[in-house]
Amino acid sequence: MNNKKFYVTTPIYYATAAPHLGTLYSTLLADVAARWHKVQAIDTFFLTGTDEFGQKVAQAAQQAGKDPKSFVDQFIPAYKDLWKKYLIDYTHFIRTTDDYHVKAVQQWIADLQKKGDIYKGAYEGWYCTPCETFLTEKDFEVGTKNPLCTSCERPTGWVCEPCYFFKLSAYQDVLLQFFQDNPNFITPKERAAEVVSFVRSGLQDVSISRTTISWGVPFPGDEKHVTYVWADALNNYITGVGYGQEGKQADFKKWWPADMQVLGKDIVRFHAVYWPAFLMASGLPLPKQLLVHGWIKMGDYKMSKSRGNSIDPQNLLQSYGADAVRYYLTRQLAITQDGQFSIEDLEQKISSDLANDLGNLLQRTESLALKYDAATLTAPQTWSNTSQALYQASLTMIEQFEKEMERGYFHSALNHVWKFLHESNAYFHNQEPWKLIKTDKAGFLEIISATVHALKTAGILLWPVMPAKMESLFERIGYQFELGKDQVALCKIPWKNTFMLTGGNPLFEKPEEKKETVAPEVTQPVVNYIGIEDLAKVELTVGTIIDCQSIPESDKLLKLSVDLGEAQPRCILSGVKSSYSPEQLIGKQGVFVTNLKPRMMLKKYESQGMMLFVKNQDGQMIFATTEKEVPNGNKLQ
Ligand code: ME8
Repeated sequence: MNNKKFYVTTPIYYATAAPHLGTLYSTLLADVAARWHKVQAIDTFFLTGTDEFGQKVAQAAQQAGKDPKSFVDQFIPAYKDLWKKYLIDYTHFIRTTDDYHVKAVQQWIADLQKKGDIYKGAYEGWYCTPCETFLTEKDFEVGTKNPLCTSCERPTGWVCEPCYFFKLSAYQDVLLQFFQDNPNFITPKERAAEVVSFVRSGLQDVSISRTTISWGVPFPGDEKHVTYVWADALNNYITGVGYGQEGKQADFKKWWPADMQVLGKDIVRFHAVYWPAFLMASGLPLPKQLLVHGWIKMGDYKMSKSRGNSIDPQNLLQSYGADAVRYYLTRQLAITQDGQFSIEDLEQKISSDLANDLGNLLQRTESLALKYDAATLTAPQTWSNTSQALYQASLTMIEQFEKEMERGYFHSALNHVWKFLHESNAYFHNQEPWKLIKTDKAGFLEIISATVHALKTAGILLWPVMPAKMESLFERIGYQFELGKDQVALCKIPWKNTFMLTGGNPLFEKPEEKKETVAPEVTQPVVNYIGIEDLAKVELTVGTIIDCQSIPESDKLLKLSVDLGEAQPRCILSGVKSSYSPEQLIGKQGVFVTNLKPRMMLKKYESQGMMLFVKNQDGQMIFATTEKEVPNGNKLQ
């Protein structure tokens, strides 16, 4: 074993539903990073788990008619089972309700109270329950009622309560200095820029306790309070490797700080600002790198449990198998941007990249070798220039691959492997070994040997992404794959392996050639039913837009003047500037909510209702209307 170590984490997921493709994505990236170190014989710790306290979990449990602990318990097997099926080889699964975590968090709070970094005060503010976060002053227009959450865009609620604060404001300058000294702390750079500008604009102290809920880590020394989720949840990254636990000091010292923390961009502020400040306050070193990825989207929206627009990864398994889905998610979704998940695209990549470029090269090389009695293949004493060039190309590829893997750009690393596979295919085909066998057996054997060396090298680099398939490949070529040895270093030494080819079925089946493909289902949105009496509360009225003007100080809003069959037209503001010009709306009849409480917008316009729109496939807002014209003021029923 190499004496280096690698510690990687995933976010801990809210245990309010089974995992979906988005959570699989983060966990998979962490697994790929962990396996990339394991394949180099580096001692590795991979932590994942679930976030089980807080209002969001308590509310979900209440809706389900269960107590919070049995509610969260029911999802744990689903996580562990899915991770197993997707070959996620974690070291430890932490649950924030685990006793050792609860105790360590309490100790952490008590220590920071002594140091003066935690103090008692009172908090008032707009709070988003789904995201478990308060809006800051910068996030909404003063005077707005229930402003929308900047992350999930759902209405927030007003919260006012005594609470404990963490002195985040004291860490503004040290954080900025830290970002400057550690430019690679946040990957990719675009995310780093957002964080720096957030910190520069001023940090407020953060509330870290609640009195309005009881489902949380009890606050030490004040039983009316429980710990607010982030102060509890972020600490999992240290408690998961022994922090605050008797007899585990050596483990903690060995693993902390984390080398890579994988997370989605929704929680970057907590990880890049709160978390380093918490650690600084406790005198602990900071993680080396935050790998922040974008969304897997379905249409316009982030795939999420609470939105109910997620794909069940279990269904994908049946149709395509773990390795192919792992490959598609790692290669197709660049961590630098959001990406759409598409079944057609997944199938196309399985056919072209996996079945053709990789599987077919193995199949053709093997069947040719077996046909001409060359199952046992020794490397030639000297290699031709063409074979030497392929070996050199493999070294270049490994170097580029290493560089991309180290910075967390796994998708780019895979591009280098595919470029090399194309070169290997060209090497094989251009030399036509099936013809050469008739005149030059040694030349023929050299081509087969070099191609198998190339496949082995690609296989080692692809093992972190497709472990099961690459292990089948190693078996097929008779390569002894041992994790205790630095496999990447072994790929760099001049080619001299002896292989034993066995033959077998194609490594990857093309989806279009499979007899039965189980169509993956998109899970149905969760329906929160309402009674007819709730519907009756909303007054929907048909009206005609008699005038419409653009509001110059807003890039979203249009000001409509609407005839709703009343004495005066109503003024209604609508955020559809990007979809309609004022002229396109004048004279149009639409549907309006007419008993919505009037709202002041931009401090000077009172909006007296709401026009109804629906988004089309391009994300454009399309107004709702009736099938035939009806008198203004008629109600929908
Ligand atoms: O935020 N695309 O938990 P969570 C890509 N408990 N990644 C996605 C995704 C999508 N559509 N949807 C979710 C929490 N994710 C807190 C974290 S950590 C101390 C506490 C991934 O269940 C992504 O990593 O809402 C995102 O950051 C995480 O799941 C949020 O999971």
